[in-house]
Amino acid sequence: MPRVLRIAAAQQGPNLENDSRQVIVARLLEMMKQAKADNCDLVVFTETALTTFFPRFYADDRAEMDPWFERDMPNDATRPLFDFASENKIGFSLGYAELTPEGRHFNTQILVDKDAKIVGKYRKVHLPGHAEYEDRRAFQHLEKRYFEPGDLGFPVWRTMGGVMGMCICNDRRWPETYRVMGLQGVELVMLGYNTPSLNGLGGTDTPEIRMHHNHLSMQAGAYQNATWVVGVAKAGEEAPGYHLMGGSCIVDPDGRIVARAETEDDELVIHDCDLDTCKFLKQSTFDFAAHRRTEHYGPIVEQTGATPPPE
Ligand code: ING
Repeated sequence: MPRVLRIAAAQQGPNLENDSRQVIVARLLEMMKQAKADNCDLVVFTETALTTFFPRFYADDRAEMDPWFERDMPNDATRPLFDFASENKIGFSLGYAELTPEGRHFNTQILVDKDAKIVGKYRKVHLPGHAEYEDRRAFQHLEKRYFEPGDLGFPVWRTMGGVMGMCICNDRRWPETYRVMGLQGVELVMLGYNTPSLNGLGGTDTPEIRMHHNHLSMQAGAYQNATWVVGVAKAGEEAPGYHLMGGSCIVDPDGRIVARAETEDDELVIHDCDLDTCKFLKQSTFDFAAHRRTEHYGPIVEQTGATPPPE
């Protein structure tokens, strides 16, 4: 029995600063309904899907950002998604800013099964950007100010007939992210991203080269770990001069982009993902047990920064 999941990458257009949770969730629900109408098994929503990407704002008092966080999940705003999922037997993954009862702040993604049960939670490990206001930047990227690094590692879960994992945005640029999940047999990595089209520091990277980096990262992660990768953007202009790239896509275990977004708006990118197509590479080129030489990999976990040889 082939294990085919029809997956919808639910790319989201911009969330504006004044958009209410209710207005935003209505858009997500509309996409979930459309995905159900297209017989999808699973809908993947993006990073901070419920709010504008608020790390572009600076506040002396970090607590000023707390209204952008969710204290409970599900909650009144997101309950319509869970209710529709449960009534219509469709799974979903959702990214949001999490404020725990202990007062800890994480950039979080959850995995919800077809009975609307939260079966998995991931908290973003690789926080890009900076913690203090930097005048030299055209716009701020203050994830290190408002979030803690994730404390859950890179777990995977057996659900919907496969082995699934999640990561978030900048995590997709780091091979360690996929490899830790690959070492757990992951067959589908779901991730959302809110990635500015321009570098806040200027420099040479154009929107074109940044889109190349975006896709390259996911294609490499997919191929080198023989897994499907679903990458979902929040796209478009969330504020004047603050543009997020689109390019949502579904990548197969051979690293091929098999479906991708055409717009920078709310858009479903749908593909039938046969999880069994992971097997060939997992049993040949990337048979980790047969080929990896861990005795030589020590520096990957013993070192943080690079130490070039002396001049
Ligand atoms: N955004 C960006 C990302 O990693 C970034 C930040 C962009 C870092 C380009 C490096 C280069 O896609 C988030 N939210 O992580």
